[in-house]
Amino acid sequence: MLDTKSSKPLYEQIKEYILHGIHSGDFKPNERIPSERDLSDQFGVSRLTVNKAIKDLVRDGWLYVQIGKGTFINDEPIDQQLETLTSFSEEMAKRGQETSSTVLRAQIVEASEDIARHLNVPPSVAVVVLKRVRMVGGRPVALETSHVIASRVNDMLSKHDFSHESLYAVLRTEYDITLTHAEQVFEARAASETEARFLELEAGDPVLAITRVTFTANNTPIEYVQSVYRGDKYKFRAVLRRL
Ligand code: 16G
Repeated sequence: MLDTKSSKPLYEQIKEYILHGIHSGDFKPNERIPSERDLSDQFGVSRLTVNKAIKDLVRDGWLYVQIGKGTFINDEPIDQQLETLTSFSEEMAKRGQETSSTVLRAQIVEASEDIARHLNVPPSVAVVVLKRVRMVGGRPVALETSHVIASRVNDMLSKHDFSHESLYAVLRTEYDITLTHAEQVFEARAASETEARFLELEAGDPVLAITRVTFTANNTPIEYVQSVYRGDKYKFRAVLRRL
C-alpha cells in the first residue's frame, strides 16, 4: 500500500495513513491502533519506520501511548508547541489537517492608538486589517484579527484571497518579509456573544485570548494580532529550561 518509489519517506506515508483513518472516522477517539508489529507486517517495513511515524503522531498530539496496553487515538485538543514561530496554516499542515478561513473583514484603516503603539508607528498610519475565522476540518477553532503595516504590503488585499491563502506565506513569498520572532500574551476569559457566534460556542464559554506582535529583523514590528481560541480545542505547550 506504500509507494516505495515516492520521494516521500515511508514513515511519512504511514503517518498519512493513520491521519486519514482519523479524519475519515475509521479510527475513533480512544480506539487502539494496530500494534507496531502488525503495522510493520501490513506495510512490509521495519518496526523502526513504524515507530518513527507513531512517535511523530504522539508528539503532535494525534495519538497517546498507554504502557502495556498500546497506542490510542487521542481525543485531545490541538496541542501546539511554543518553540518556533509558525503560522496557523503551517501548524495545521504539520498535522495533516485541512484548514480554511472565513474572511470577516479585509480592509485598510488608520491605526488606532493602541494598534499603533504595538506596531511602533505613529497613530493614523495605514494598516491592513484582516479578520478571519480559522477553521480546521470545517469547524471554527479561532477568531483572528491581524493588523499589518500597509506600506509594507502594497495591494495585498486586492491580490490575495485569504479565505484559503496563508498570510505568512504571502508576506514571505510576495513581499520578501522574513519574520524573525514574536511576542505573545495569553489570557483566559469568557467568550463574548459575537465571539461565541463565530466560534460555535455559547456566550460565556472559556476562550484563550492571545495577542501577538510579530517582528522582522532589528526588532521591527510588522504584525499585531488579536485572536481568540476555543478553550476546548487548543492547548499550548512550552519547554522551560532552568538557567
Ligand atoms: C497564527 C498566529 C497569527 C498569524 C497567523 C498567520 C498564533 C497565536 N497566531 O494563527 O499571529 O497571523 O498564524 O496564519 O499562533 P496564516 O499564515 O495561516 O494566514
